[in-house]
Amino acid sequence: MVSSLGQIAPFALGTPHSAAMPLQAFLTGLDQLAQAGQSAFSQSADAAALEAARVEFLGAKSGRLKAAQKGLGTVPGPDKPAAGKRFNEVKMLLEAALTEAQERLRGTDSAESAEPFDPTLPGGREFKEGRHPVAPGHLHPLTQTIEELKDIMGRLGFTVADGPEVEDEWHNFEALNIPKSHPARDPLENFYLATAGVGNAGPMLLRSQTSTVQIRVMEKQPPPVRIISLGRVYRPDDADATHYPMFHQIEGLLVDRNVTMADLKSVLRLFAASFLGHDVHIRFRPSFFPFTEPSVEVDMAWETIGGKTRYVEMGGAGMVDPNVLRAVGYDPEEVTGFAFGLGVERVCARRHGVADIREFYRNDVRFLSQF
Ligand code: FA5
Repeated sequence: MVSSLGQIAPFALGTPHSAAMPLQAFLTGLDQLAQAGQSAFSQSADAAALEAARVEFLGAKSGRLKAAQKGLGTVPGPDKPAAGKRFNEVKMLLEAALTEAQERLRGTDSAESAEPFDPTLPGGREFKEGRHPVAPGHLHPLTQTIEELKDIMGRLGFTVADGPEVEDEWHNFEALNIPKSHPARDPLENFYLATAGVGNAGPMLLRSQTSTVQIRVMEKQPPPVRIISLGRVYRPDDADATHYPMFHQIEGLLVDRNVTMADLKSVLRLFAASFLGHDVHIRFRPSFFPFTEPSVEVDMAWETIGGKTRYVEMGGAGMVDPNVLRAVGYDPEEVTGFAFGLGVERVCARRHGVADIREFYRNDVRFLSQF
C-alpha cells in the first residue's frame, strides 16, 4: 500500500497471522504512520482530499490505523501494554489532526464563506454533524395555551380581537364603570406611566385587565359581538405561586339579543371541559365587578386531599352592566351580554399540574422542555 505521500505503509502487511513483530519495529511503524497521517490531513487542500486521507488512515475497514491494530496482535505478550498504549496515543493524535483539518477547511470553504452569516438561524450544520447538538425548540407552554384557547373559542364562534397594552383611563376604568374613587384606580395598584396620552387621553397606564378590549370593540362596531382577546396585563402584585406582576388574561364578550347568565355558564363549562377535560369541576361564586351585574368568580377544582377539594380562582365573569353598554352607545333595553376574564397562567398550570406559575417565567429549559 502506498500512502498519499508516497511512503511505503509500515503496516501494509500486518495481519494477526503474520510473524511476530518486535516492539521496536511496531513503535517505529506507528511513529511513521502518525507523521504520515498528520501531514496528509494538514496538507489536504479541500474536503475531497481530506476525505481520501481520512479513509486511508482512519478508514474503519482497511485504513492504515486498522492495519496497525492488527499488527498489535503480533507483538510479543509482555510488550503488548506498551504497544497498546502507544497505539491509542497515535489514534488520538490522528483523530485530533483530522478534526483540526476539518475545521480549517470549514473556515476556508469558498462557497460557504461567500454566504452571509445569519446568526439568527438554528445551528443546522453543527446539529447534523452532532458537534453542537442544538435540540429543536418548541412554543412556550403559555403560548401553546393561548393558541389552544383561541382554537376552542373559535369553534364556539368567537373571533380574536386585539387591544393595546398601554391604555388610557377611559378604557381601563371609566367606560368599565370604575369611578375615580374606586380602590382599583389607586396609583399603587397600577403601573401608571410618566408620559401622558396624546390629545386629551389623560394619564396612561399599563392595562391591568383585558376588559379594556370589550370597550374598544364595542366602540367600533354595533351588536352583535362575539369576541375573545388574549394578552398581557400588568399589576404591581408580589410574585407568588398564583401571582406574577405581568400575566396573561383571556377575555370573552358576547352581546346580542336575549343573552342570559345560562349562556355564560354553558360557554364557561364547555370551555373548561375542552381545555381541562370533562371531569373538571367548576364553581361559580357570587362576586362583584363594577362592569358586570350580576358577577361571579369562576373557581376550578385543583386537587382533592382527604376528601376535601381545594378550588383555585381562575377568573371573573358576569352579565355586562347596563352602564357599560350605555358608555359605548348600545341600548341595554335592546341587547344584553356576558363577559368573562380568566388568568392564562392559572389555567395552563391547572392543565399541566404546575404548582407555581413562577416556573413559567424562570426560563429553565429543563422545565420548559416537558411541554
Ligand atoms: C379581572 O381582571 C376582570 N377583568 C375579570 C372579568 C372580566 C370579570 C369580565 C367580569 C367580566 P380579576 O382581577 O379577578 O378580574 O382577575 C382575573 C383573573 O386573572 C384571576 O382570577 C386570576 O386567574 C388572574 N390573575 C389576577 N391577578 C393575577 C396575577 N397577579 N398573576 C397571575 N394571574 C392573575
